[in-house]
Amino acid sequence: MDLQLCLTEKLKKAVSDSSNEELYFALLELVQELAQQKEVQNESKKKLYYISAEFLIGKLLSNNMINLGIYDEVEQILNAAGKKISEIEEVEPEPSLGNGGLGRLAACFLDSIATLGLNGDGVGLNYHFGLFQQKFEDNLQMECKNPWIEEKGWLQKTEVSYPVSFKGFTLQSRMYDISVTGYQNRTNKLHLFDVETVDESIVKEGIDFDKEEIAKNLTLFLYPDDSDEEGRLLRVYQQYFMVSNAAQLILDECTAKGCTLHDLPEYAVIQINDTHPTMVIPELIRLLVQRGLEMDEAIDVVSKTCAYTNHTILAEALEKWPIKYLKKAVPQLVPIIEVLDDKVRRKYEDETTAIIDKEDLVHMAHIDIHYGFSVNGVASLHTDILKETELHNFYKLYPEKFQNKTNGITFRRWLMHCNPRLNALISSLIGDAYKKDASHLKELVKFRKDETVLKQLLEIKMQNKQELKRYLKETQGLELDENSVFDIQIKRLHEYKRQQLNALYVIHKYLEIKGGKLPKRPITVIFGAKAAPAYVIAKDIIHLILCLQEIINQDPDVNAYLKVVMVENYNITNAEKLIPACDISEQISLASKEASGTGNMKFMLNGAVTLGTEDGANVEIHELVGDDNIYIFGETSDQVIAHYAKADYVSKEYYKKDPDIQAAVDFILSDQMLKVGKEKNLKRLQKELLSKDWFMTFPDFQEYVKTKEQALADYENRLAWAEKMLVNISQSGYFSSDRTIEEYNRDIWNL
Ligand code: 26Q
Repeated sequence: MDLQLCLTEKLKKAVSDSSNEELYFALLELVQELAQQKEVQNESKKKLYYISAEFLIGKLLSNNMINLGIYDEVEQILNAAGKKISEIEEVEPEPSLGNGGLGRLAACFLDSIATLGLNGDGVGLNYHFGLFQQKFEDNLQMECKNPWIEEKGWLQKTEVSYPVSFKGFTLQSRMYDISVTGYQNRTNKLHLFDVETVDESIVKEGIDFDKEEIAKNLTLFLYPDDSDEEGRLLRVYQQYFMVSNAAQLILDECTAKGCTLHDLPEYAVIQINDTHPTMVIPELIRLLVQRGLEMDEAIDVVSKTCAYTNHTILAEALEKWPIKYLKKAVPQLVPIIEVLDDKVRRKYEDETTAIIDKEDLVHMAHIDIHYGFSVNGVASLHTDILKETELHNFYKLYPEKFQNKTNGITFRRWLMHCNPRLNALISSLIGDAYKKDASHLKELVKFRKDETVLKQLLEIKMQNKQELKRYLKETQGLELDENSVFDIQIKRLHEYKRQQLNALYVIHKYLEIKGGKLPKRPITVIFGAKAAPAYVIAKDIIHLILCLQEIINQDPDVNAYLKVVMVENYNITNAEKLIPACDISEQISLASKEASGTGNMKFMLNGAVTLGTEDGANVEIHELVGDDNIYIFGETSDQVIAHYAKADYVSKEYYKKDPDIQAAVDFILSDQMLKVGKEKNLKRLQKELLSKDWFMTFPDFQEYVKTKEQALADYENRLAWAEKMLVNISQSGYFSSDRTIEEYNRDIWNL
């Protein structure tokens, strides 16, 4: 196909005479057409439905062009006409249909499912404003809505529409589709359901709106937290709306292919992404009974169709809905859930595995485990903890259901697209096979002592750092020094992820520099994080970091040696710029708390070296790269779990006996801080650390400082550091989501 011709036909003028906007829309149309040609007509019998409340897909234009194999040619055409692909990318809004890891994982999985040529679609919701957009004002996080849907974009309206009944009213849905292009392979779909009655005008200041009118607000926002009562109820409405649509779609598609419903598991397999879509189980049972199956058979059929992925061991994040919420929103499910509970109670005496507990809370994960055929954790340590601790009583009942599926990331977006220089170097060294089979990256190991290659790696890192510097200067007016070490922690803000530990390090370093102890090389500590709007302490931690940024970057004694950067509105688009520019990847969660992490994998692939705890997938990264190519510190998950069991951790004691901790914690309420910050917030945060420190930052503090200093010292031997980078890149193939999806298919889906 002549792309040049196609483009000019769409533009009705020369590429060189077209604006970036016109080029974006022309390319969008072209990509849509090419993607459509790769939809598969004669479908295989069995299909996967990946149901998820979040799909954090990121911008799609470049990624689709890479997957369709037209990126290089389009780039040449644009360059020849004096246009830049990066400027055209800026025209595209980023869909913000996810909070973080779980949503991004779903997006990487869709890419890999299509790339492996598997028959599988995503099903979710079309949130009009997605996750909030973050702004900083007075060193505080502010939230505003993030309208991303445009007249002309990737969403395609379909004919599909279903009635979804709630107590007292019924809403008619509308399905929108986004094409999911596989790399040199088929096109699948992401189905996003919406209601036509949604009224964007009910959103007032920021992200406030009337939570009562479900028909008007159902798909306005993605929920960043569940901290207020009406919000929680709205989340039940959202979840039911999502799964009722999914269930109707699945039954329609299967019956159209000849399924009798008795044989549903031969036609469909449903992956339940955390408990957010769990109501699909009782909803499917309800629909099957409505269509003539006996209750027992309906339960059996559904149990053979559904599989559940657990993404968290934080007790407070496990969904438990008061039965009164369900009675108020979706009373039709209540008798079914009662039957499910009754069956469990008849079979097993253990109260801890019941579905409806004594306080009338419905434990969503318990439905999934009893009435699904597979339960998986997302990293090896995480799955072990589920089996041994969190879900131990379930593991005793169903050892055969439990399995591990270590997370992965798509290398198309997280290498080929975001780091074209490194990608080009790798293909020049080992050819292109790694793009389809990432295990080929291992072949890079033979260059570990090759000075030319190591110097090329360092040069690429430098160029990526300069590019990030330009980007942050343009978008946020920040000044970075590309010769400093870029130490980066980007992820949702949560106490267990311990951005506060990194902030304490920053204070410690600041005080050292003030005291005359200067680092060999300047350090730039970069953060990016959104906090749930109602998560008070998380917002206080952001406040702390922003205050430190103001104080340190303006202090002439210090700013040549240390800088703090808090990137506003951390999202996929800026992650794609930050990750290739990183030297040290901060993965410092309290051991046992981070189920997997996937940012850790993205950094590794892009030649950053991990500084982290033995948590989540860090454990597997450590095993793959060996002690010399990672910086590990902190208590082990076993030690941490023991502290919680014995309740023997007292933060105040560490504060009393460790002068460094004392100085850093005292600084939070120093005059300097009070000049730029809010006393109320800073006091609250300091008190939290001194009276609780629930995620145990103090016990790990000294070892963290020491290990980070070691990394910084090692960084000075540039060739030895480049070797660490190379080993990390060469061992990262295991974390391709293609490998993960192959395992899901082999062990769970059997497509
Ligand atoms: C629950 C109830 C009410 C409102 C919101 C929620 C809610 C929303 C989002 C609960 C959890 C989430 C997101 C969880 C998440 O992103 N978990 C991450 O999943 C990644 C992919 O498996 C892992 O790598 C991370 O370790 C894990 O934290």
